[in-house]
Amino acid sequence: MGDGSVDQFCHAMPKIELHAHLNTCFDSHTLKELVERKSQTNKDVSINWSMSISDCKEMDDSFNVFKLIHQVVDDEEAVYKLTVGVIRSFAADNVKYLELRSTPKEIPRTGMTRELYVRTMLRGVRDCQAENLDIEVYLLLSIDRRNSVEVAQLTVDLAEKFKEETDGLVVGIDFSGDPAVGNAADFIPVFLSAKQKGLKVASHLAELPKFEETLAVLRQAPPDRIGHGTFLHRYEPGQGHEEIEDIVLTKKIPIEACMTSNLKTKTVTVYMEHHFNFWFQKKHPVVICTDGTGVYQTTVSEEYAHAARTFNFSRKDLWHLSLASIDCIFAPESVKNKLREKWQAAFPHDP
Ligand code: 6MZ
Repeated sequence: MGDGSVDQFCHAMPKIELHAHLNTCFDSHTLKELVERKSQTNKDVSINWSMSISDCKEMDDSFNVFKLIHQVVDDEEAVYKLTVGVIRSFAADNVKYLELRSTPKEIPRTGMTRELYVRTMLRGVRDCQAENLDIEVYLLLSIDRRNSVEVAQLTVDLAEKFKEETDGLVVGIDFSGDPAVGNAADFIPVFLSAKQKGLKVASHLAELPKFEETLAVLRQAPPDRIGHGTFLHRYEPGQGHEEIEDIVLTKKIPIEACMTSNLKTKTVTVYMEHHFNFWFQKKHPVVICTDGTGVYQTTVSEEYAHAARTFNFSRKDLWHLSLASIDCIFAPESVKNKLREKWQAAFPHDP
């Protein structure tokens, strides 16, 4: 693993992915196949291939891209194909442990139910296991904040049911969706219910400067990991929001840093100013993730390479960063220990 460029090193290095939404992680081959398949029965379905997230002017535009993808991933076969395609792609990028998240969907026109959605993803995970891919996969069920608190609670109940049924393969919940919509604080009882059921909670928080909801969630139902956290430390002094940073630091809540995603959705201007560095300098747990390899046209390896170039990381620094992310996974200690052994074998002996 010692020879070659930073890119080659980052590719060969074993890695963890903790922030990946199923429907934004397509590879172009699978997406094309899914579009072609759907357009045979529905002539209205087409994805503007020239449209890329690079054209986005703001976060709203990426939510429009998600709608296009959801048009073609609306039945059992599509969810299955996408799940398998996504897991294979991460495995090919030498990701050894993946927590894949997705919003279970109820789509009467195709017979899709929330429960079938999760079962289908699980079938994809098991079939990949049978292929002996060198990757461990766990699932998080996502709550879309654009939906009601009742639907959110249904998702938690579903996660509990599948956690028991799968012996922990469904390991927790994610809270996501358009951060401009609604108030995260309304979902606090749902987060508490998830915790009570022994589910882990990863929550998109402070993706936009919504300090009141951020503070309320951190005070009353602090998550086990924070997605993005872009504005956690970007508050105006004197407004009473300093506590946000204090809680995150004191409780050592790991942050899932998705650098390219944040640049492309324009909440961060350049890699150098990404909040990854703010938390890293404080020795706070921060994990390099993609958010969506398809929509943001990146890989976990590329994200590590961006970090290496921007923050001047040596190969050993990168390896330690990747190793440290094992501490932040939701799977049990036995899985963490197995992964740590795998990492030792890949330790870079050159500078
Ligand atoms: C908030 C996001 C997101 O669940 O259909 N999602 N939520 N912020 C983001 N960053 C820009 N990126 C994706 O995957 C797509 C869904 O994930 C959430 C949104 O709810 C989106 O509809 P699934 O697999």
